[in-house]
Amino acid sequence: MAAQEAIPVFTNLKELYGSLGTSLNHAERWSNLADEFEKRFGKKPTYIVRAPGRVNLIGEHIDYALFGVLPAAIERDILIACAPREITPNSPKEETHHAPGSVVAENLQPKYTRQVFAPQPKVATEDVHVEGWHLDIPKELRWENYVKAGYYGVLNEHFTGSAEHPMPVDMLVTGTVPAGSGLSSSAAMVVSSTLTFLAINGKLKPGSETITKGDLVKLAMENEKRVGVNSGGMDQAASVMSVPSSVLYITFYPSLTASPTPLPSGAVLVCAHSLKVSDKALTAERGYNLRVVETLVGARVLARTLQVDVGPKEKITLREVVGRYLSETDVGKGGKGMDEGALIDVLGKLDQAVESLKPQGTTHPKFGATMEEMIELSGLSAEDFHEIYLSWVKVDATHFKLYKRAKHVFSEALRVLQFRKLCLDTAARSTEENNLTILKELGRLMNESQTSCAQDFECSCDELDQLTQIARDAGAYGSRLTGAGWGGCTVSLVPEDQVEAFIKKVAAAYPPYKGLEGEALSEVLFATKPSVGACVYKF
Ligand code: NG1
Repeated sequence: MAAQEAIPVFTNLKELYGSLGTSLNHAERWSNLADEFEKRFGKKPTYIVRAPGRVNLIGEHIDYALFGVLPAAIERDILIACAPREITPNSPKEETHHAPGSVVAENLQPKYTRQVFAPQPKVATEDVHVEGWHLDIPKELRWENYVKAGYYGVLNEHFTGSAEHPMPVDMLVTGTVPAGSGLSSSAAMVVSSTLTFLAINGKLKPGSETITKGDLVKLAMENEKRVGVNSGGMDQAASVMSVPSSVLYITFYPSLTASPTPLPSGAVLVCAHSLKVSDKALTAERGYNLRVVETLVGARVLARTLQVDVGPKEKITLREVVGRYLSETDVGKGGKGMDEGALIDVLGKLDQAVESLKPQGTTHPKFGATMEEMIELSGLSAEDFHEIYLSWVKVDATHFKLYKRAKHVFSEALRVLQFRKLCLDTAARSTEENNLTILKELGRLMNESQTSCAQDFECSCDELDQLTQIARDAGAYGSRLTGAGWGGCTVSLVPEDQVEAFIKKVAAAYPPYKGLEGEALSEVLFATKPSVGACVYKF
C-alpha cells in the first residue's frame, strides 16, 4: 500500500522517471540545476529533491469533507538542489549563517530573491535540550514562506526535546508549476521543502523509524496550514503518492489510502490556465476557508436531522455523518470502512435530508443562513458554536450557504465514485467502441462537476466558465476547473488523436490567449500525463 512505502531515494534518473525516454526529456534541467548550485555555493549538491504539481480530474472541495478524490501528479514540478553547509572559520560573518539549522535559500527565478534565515530555539535548558523551535513566517505572500513552512514541521517533529540540532543548509529552488493556477504549486513547494529538510538531516535513512509516504503527506499537510489555508490533503497526497499512467483514487477516511486508477486509452489531459490568478491564501476569508467552515457546520446540522451522535466539541465532517448514519464499521486506525458500492448507494439517497440545511423563515435560501440562523440550525449555544467553528479560522460573510455547499459535496463525491467505477470496469473489458462510450461518460461527469462547482459551490468565475465551454466546443469529452477555482486552470479530457487541433482551437478562441505563441503559449496551455510522485535523488 502506497502510504506505507518508504520515500524513494534514487541514484539515476531513468529509475526515478520509470523510463529512459522521460528521463532524457528532463535530464538537461536536472544537470543545469546541479551546475548552477555548484556555481553559486562552491560545492556539488548532495541531493536534488523533486515534488510534482497535480491536476485534479474530479472531486473538488470534498477532500476536507473527507470524501475521496481523483487527482494525478503532473510532469511539472519543483526541484530543490541542496547540501549541508559546513561552518568553517572562513564562513561569511552574517550571524544567521552560524546559527544551528540556518538556511540560505536561492531561487533560479530572479524575482524570488536570496533569503537567509535561521530557526530560533525556544527555551534551551541547561542540558542543551531544545524544547521547540520557532520560525517567523510573515503574513504577506513571500516565496520563502513555503520553504519555512516545510521546515517548521521537521523542526517540531524531529528536533523538539532533543539535544540534536538541525543542520545548516544551502538550497537552490526551481519550478515549472505555474503559481496560483490550481495545479498545486504550493503543495509541490511545501512537499519538496519538507523532504529537503528531512533528507539533509539524515531522516530518510531506512530503519525502524523509516518515514513513509503517508507520514510525509501528513507532515506536509500540517506544514501547509502555516501558509494560510486549512487545506484538505488531496494535493500533498497526489504530490507524494502518484504513479505514472494512472490517476490516483485518494481516500482520507477512515484512513489515508491511494489506489491507482487507470484511465481508458485514447484520451489525454490538457491543462489550460484561465490567466486569472487565484490566490487562495489572500482570498481565504471569503473563499476557501469560508467553504471549509460552511461544509463543517452543514455536517453538524445534517447530523441533527439524521439523529447521528456528535461529540459536544467535535467538528464532524460530511463523510463521517454518512458513516455514522449507516453505522459503518471498521473505522478504527487503518480501517477500510464501507465499500465503494455502499457509498454510491447512500450518496444517491441524501437529497431530502440535505433540504434541512435550508434556513426557514424570512431569509431566502439562495442567500443562505445568517450567523444567528446558522447557530440555531446547529443546535449549539453561540459560545460553543464560536469556539468550535470560528475560533481557529477567520471568515468574512453575512450569509452562510450550508445547503448549496452540502449539495455540491454529496453530488461531487458520487461523481468521483462513478468516474472511478467506469475506469475500473473499462480496464477489465476494454474494446475501442466501449472505450469511446466510456470516455464520453467520463466527460459528462466532468461537465456536471463544473456546473456544480459554478452553481452550488460558487468557486468558478467567468473566465473558467468561458474556457471550459470553449474546450467542449473544441472537441473535449469534458472540461472543468481544477483545484480550488476562482481562477487558475481547467482540465479537459481530449481525444488523443486530436490534441494538436484542440490546442489550436482553444488558443484561437480564448481571448486572453491572444498574441501568445510558442513557449509562452505552452506555458499556459499544455497536454500532460500522470507522472511519478515526490522523491529524492542522491548524488
Ligand atoms: P489548490 O488550489 O489546487 O491548491 C485546494 C486545496 C485542496 C482542495 C482543492 C479543492 C490546498 C493546498 N489545496 O487546491 O486540498 O481542497 O483546493 O478541491 O489548499
